[in-house]
Amino acid sequence: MGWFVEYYNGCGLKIKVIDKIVEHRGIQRIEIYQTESFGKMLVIDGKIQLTEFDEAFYHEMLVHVPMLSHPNPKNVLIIGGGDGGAAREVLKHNPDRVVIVEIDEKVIELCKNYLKIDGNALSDERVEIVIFDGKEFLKKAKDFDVIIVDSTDPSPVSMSLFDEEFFSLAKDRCDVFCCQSQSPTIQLNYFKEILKNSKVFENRRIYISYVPTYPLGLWSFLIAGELSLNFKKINRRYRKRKIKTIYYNPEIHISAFNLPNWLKEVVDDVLNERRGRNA
Ligand code: AG3
Repeated sequence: MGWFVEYYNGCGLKIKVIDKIVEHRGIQRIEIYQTESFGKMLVIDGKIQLTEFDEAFYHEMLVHVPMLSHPNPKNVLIIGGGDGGAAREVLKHNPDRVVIVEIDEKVIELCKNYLKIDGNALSDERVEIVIFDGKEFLKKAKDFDVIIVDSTDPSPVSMSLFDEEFFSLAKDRCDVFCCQSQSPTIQLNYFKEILKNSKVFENRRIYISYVPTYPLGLWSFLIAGELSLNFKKINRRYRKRKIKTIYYNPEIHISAFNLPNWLKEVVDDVLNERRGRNA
């Protein structure tokens, strides 16, 4: 059928598509394609959200790092994540309850019917789906063990998940918090904004992963709360919970927090700016 191209600043990623399986224009433009080399692909507002080929690289790192940082996560909130990939990974920890708060019900419907990467998580009886704005939900929410934010890039629809008020609400409602924090190479402004706006979390940390179909391949995550970065502890929990993964392992968990110098500098600059202001 041709090529799908996601354009970044002065470059882009071009993926051969065989067929457009479905498209819906509502509060967001949702497209699902069959690609030649990467299986099915979900695109929202022109931006690649996942391909079957590498979605686990992203979802496993987004989910298992916070879930294994918690000693016993039974009650988990996912904000966004309407494709069900994050919920599928959370269920591997045998929680009692998972709430998905997704603003766009069409994402859930189309992904359930056409993408099917959720491993039936979207129909699991422990999973409750709420169609609502994530920030508004948090204002009235009770506490969760872990909150995971699986959002799109900042956009008019998702913007409220990136501001100071959002992070402060999240902080009060969980032990461990984690969100995707964009490409530190080609989306440095978004990355810095997320880091700055989350200053309510004293101990926030950045970790990275390789996701080939995201902008320039290097992806970042922000985690905060009651964290453990002790390899033995994480490894023990991983084995005890019998988690099966294709990308994540406890070694990668620990090493993902080792940032290259240029990125360490960016992170330190933002963190020090804050200390400077409060000094
Ligand atoms: N959301 C984070 C990926 C955003 C990718 N951005 C882009 N291609 N410009 C992933 C949602 C999948 N559950």
